[in-house]
Amino acid sequence: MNHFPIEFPRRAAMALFGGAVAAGALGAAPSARAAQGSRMQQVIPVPESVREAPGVRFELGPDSAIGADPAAAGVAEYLAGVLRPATGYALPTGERGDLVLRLDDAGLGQAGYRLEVTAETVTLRAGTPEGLFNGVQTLRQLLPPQIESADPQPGPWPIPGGAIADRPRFGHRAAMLDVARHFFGVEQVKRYIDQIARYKINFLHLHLSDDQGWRIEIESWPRLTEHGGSTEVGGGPGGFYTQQDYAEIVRYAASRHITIVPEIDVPGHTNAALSSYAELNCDGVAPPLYTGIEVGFSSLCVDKDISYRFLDEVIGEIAALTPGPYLHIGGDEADATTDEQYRAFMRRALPILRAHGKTVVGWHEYAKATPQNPAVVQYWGTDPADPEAAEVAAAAARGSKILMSPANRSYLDMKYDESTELGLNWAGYVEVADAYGWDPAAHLQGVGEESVLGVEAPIWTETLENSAHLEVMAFPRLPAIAELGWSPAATHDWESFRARLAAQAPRWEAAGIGFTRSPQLPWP
Ligand code: TNX
Repeated sequence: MNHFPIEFPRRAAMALFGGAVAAGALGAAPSARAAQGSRMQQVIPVPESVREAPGVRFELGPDSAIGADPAAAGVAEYLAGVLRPATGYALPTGERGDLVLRLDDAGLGQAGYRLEVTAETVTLRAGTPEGLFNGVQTLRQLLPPQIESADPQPGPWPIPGGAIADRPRFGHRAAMLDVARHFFGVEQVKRYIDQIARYKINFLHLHLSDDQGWRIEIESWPRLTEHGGSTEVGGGPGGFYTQQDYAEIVRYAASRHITIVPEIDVPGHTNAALSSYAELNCDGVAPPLYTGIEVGFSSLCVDKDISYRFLDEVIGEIAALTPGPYLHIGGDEADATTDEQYRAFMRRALPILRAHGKTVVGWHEYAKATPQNPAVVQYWGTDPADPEAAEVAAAAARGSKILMSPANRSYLDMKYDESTELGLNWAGYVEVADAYGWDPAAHLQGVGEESVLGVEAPIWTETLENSAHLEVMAFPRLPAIAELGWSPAATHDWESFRARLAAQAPRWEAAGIGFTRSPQLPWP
């Protein structure tokens, strides 16, 4: 059932249509030959360096085994879990094998790896399990697409010979999932985690609260979930994570080398909390729950002390469950507060997050409250000429780090074109070439490579209700943002990318991942 208007009327005035980007202009790169070359030439994100050994190939067989350093045992088990279902092979893990994982090469940094494939062995080397895990994502793309099947397939299972040396351009490559507008349960979040891990995404930002729902149990404020978690956009049943559920998501993400960044959006986007506790409202009156898709109408009461006690207790419980370094304070679209109130709020709120030992991330509006560093400012604008972009550049000049998620490039909830059934279009249509056709370190004036923390691909869920919906929006655009975050700028090339991206389709089909057949790609 479709509870949404086709457009997003409040934002119609902001609409900015980027149009298809003429790509391929950004320098030399692996050429369009990618599509015909061996699978070594088809990896997404494209590695820093690839050297093929023509005529050489390794073949995974029934007697293959995975040998790993003891500290890499977790990655070895993960790799075995990836390879066993389709091959049907036992693939025992231990100290010795013909697939080898070694933690003896830190030359490519914290996340980098080297992969060497000869006729006899496949060797992954890195300085950390994270680096090996990234290498495993490359390795699985070197196998035939049927390797992604959950059921035994006939094979054979060749891996092309050669060598790859690889490391990320940016250390922070994120996806965001809005579990507030529609709730997504633990299993659905795990499914998305597995999908983003394929493309070397290493942070998952969870938008845990909004006007339409509060999604994480807070023991000291139980009505947040009892009442505030009981609905969602369109009037469905909503839902929430118990603290145990959230801990399980954190644990599962960590097993995929993904760090969770929890967001509690304040002072706006708080109707679910305001409806749960009358005392958080300036007039002391709790509003009804909200199931529409308007934004900008709610606010915690800036002048009441209880607003800050509330924030402290909520953040305290979440920080204790979150091993990662970041907490996201939201701060976007606070249209129910004046600028002065907004700054006053942030002056009191930001030290609370820091006191819980975390680095604060906020949507770019909070840059105007001049957050104390270390701070991360997340840019979500559509027009680099807007004044808000200048505020972001000023934050960069003060030493804050910028997380790049321009809505007309990286918002996975934007429609691809006018024929897309799901999604919104307030930031314009975002076709694959738009998602790929920008450089995170050249997008905003005054925000260069050294200021850019990384990239994020958010998916807002006003119109998205289940995993199938998420997938047709995320694929094939999420891999575009992932490649911008991982691959060297010099590799940026639309012709190469579109050929490699289309070649992923049989993998998604084998894995049961939905995707949109964008007319921009040469699907096999
Ligand atoms: C803007 S981007 C929002 C969200 C909406 C989204 C829909 C941002 C920081 N805020 O509240 O869900 O647009 O695309």
